[in-house]
Amino acid sequence: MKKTIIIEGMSCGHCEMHTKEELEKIDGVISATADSDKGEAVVELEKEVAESEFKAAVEEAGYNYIKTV
Ligand SMILES: [Cu+2]
Repeated sequence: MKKTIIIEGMSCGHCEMHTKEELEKIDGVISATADSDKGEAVVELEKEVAESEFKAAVEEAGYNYIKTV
C-alpha cells in the first residue's frame, strides 16, 4: 500500500533526505521517498498508519505537512 504526502518547504536533496529519514522511523513504513520539486513524499506501508504520524514526522524534519492523499 502506498500513500502520497503533500509537503511544503522542501527545496533540495538534503530536505528530501531529512523527510525520508523521519518518515522511515514510523512503525509500519517500509520505505519512503521525497521529491522537493513535486512537494511530496511517497510512503510504502505494511499496515495502516495514522495521518497524525506522517504530520509529526514531516514537522520533525522541519517542513510543512499539508495532507495525505
Ligand atoms: Cu534542502
